[in-house]
Amino acid sequence: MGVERKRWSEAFSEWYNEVIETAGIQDKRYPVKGMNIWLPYGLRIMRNIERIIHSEMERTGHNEVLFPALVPETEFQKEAEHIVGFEDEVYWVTHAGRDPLDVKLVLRPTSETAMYSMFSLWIRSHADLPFKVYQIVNVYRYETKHTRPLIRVREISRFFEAHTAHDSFEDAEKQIKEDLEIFDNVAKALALPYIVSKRPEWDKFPGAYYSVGAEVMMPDGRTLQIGTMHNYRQNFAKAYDIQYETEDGEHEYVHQTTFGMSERLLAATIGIHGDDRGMVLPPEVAPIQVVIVPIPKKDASVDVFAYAEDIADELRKAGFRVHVDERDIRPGRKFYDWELKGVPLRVEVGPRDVAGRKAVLARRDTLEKFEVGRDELVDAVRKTLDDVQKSLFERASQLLSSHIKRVETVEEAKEVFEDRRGIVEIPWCGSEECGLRMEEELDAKMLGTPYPEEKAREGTEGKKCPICGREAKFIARFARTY
Ligand code: A5A
Ligand code: ZN
Repeated sequence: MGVERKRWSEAFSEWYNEVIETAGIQDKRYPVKGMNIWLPYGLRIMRNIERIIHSEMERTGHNEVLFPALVPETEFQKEAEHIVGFEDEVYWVTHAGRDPLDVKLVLRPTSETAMYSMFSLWIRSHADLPFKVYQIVNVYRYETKHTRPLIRVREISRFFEAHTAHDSFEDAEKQIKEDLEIFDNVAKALALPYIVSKRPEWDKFPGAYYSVGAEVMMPDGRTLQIGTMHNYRQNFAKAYDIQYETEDGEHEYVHQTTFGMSERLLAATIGIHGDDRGMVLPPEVAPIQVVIVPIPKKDASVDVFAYAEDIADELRKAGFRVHVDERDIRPGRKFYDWELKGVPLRVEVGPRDVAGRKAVLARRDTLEKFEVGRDELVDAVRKTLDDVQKSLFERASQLLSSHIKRVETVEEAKEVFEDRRGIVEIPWCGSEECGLRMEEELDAKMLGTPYPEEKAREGTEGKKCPICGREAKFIARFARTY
């Protein structure tokens, strides 16, 4: 009995939509396009992801805030590039009852324009810096690309955004480094390998000096951006007049950064670790890490339920999230349900296990089954869950690395996209004209250049830009994206 991943890999889009519903993540039937309902099981996984984010924020000295969802038009229109970037995507509140509002309100698409006039009141002196806050809220974007649950929604309902202010560009740069470290910890918990790219000028976040994005590889060879960090330099500080007094009594504009993530983290986790039976959740975020299935036999005198409860108690005391499935349905049905929901480890107990003081463990990722003595159970569970967490990461790393190909010509790049898609790395002179030409010829997006910057030039020596023939200055990455 092996792990089947045929439908998962060959009909990923259908597989994904189906699993979101059948595994109880979201209901997509809400009558507003791009806005879905979180179902209890999906929300429990998302809350576990949020818990990791909260603890990372605490670890790094960010304070949690909650801003209103509505932004006055006058505030929204202060930073020129930001308006241009978002004006086609915002929802407006224009009326209160029957009366038109004097000042129209924007439903936040992200919270720069909500936060920064307040920052200008709060930040007074160098002693207030660095200033680090974050919130997890819903934001609204009228997305025109194909909407998909968790991946591209019009109500991003779990939008994490960290906003920071600093006394220098260098300190803001340190913040971007810290964001990458935080991101790495979140990605590890989700067993997600990723690549980081510095976006090209034409694809920066509106108002940013530069943007960095973290991408994962989905099973169909398309990339998904699951995190971004932006250095704004003083762009927003000037627009919103965020100044501080230096030690010498001078007034200076702050340097700002932001860092954003969303329910796409869950989309990536579901998509990347799945198989034909459904989800496989990384133990670190699985709402149920161990499901115990008692398998009673009609004429057996031993109590499998009591034995199952006893095991559950001991596992809970050891700190695991455990569920005992006592439903009055066939064990096969139970296996099917919990496999679909991605519970990383199943413990089966029948009369023979009770008599022999043992249990059968079944790993969700490999579907391997093995017997463990009752007294070794807690240790075996701990070790197996660790193994699942690690091997999910390894399997996903395989998926990612096998989809990255370095080429030197546009023809080779085209072949990659005809074949199995993935990420193409190609030498590039750095000009916008050549970058856009490649995007067009490949019908793919430039993710950017490898980040940190030292990596952006690795392997370019002696190489030429395939469009203009000039010396290559960077490696550029292209992909079909979600
Ligand atoms: N203010 C900055 C942080 C910002 O808004 N950046 S962002 O536009 O890139 O969004 C941050 C993250 O939110 C993205 O990296 C992506 O993972 C997620 N995101 C963006 N649009 C989304 C959408 N329509 N649906 C789901 N997630 C989305
Ligand atoms: Zn060129």
